[in-house]
Amino acid sequence: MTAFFLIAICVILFVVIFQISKASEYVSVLKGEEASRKQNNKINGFLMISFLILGLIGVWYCNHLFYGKTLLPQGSASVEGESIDTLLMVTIAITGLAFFITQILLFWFSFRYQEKEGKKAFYYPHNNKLEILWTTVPAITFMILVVFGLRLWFKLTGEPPKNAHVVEITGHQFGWDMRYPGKDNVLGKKNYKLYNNPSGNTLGVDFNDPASHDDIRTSEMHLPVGVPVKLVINSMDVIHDVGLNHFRLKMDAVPGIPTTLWFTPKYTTKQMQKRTGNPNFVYEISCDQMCGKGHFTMRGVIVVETKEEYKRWLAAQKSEYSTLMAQNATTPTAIENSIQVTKSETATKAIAKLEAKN
Ligand SMILES: [Cu+2]
Repeated sequence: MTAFFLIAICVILFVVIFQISKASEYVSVLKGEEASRKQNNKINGFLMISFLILGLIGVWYCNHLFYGKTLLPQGSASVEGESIDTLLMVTIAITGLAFFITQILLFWFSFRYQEKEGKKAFYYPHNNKLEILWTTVPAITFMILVVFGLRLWFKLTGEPPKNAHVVEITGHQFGWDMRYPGKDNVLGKKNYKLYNNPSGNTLGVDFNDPASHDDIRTSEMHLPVGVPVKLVINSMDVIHDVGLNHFRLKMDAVPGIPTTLWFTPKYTTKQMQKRTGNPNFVYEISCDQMCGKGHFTMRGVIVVETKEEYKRWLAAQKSEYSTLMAQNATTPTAIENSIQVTKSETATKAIAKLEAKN
């Protein structure tokens, strides 16, 4: 029924617009073509300058209304994000300046130089120097911006500083899982055949790799303030995207191709709560790729804390291996399943080792 009404309204609107245009055509015939064109010219000139003035007021008003609601006034919560903010501001300043100059000229000229009695338009079809100028100046400007952007991109996706620690983040439909490398500082290997293993080893960790035995799995990301962190980003199913808006970063999570990104958190969550005046503030991870019907539920939380708090939290976490081992005691297939799927030669050895430990 609603669809019928919508179609009916569209048809009626079309008929009304058609009739108005017909009527104005008859009026112009009655008045005479020439007089009608001149009057239309005046109206259009007035509309052009009104659009410019109202448009500029609208731009200013929207900025006034919404700027406070963006994350810009908070400032970047990562050291590297400050460079991104600077780059963004320089880009907005340059493109904004070009926008205002061209738009003001476009609408002002349309108003100022409208057809008038006794005035003849100056015919000026081409100027090579002008063409070269307005092609090369934007080209060089954008090239400089791209070079600065690329330098930052290569820095943040390249090798992190030596004191950086590693956290793995894996996206799935619909949520995030973190993995910390444990005391050995090495993340255990993974095997895609083990993903979503019913045993509970859903991250697909290959427990044949001894480096995996102290790895910690959590659903919340904890980071120490002032220490660079390298994120190793994975996806179990479709393309997700780790969106870290407060830190001014984002990176796709692609199945089968781990991506990396590093940054240094600048403020703890508590400091940010004070800075923003919001006692409920938390750093968020958003999925920045439309990854399915539950996309909107992919909100992750990052807790940035002092080094001491972080150490205490990490020490309180149990390794995934030991958690699954505990399950294994009640349901014997838990870890065996995940190991068997790898079908590696060392699998039987690993099971024997597990049984011995049990
Ligand atoms: Cu997603």
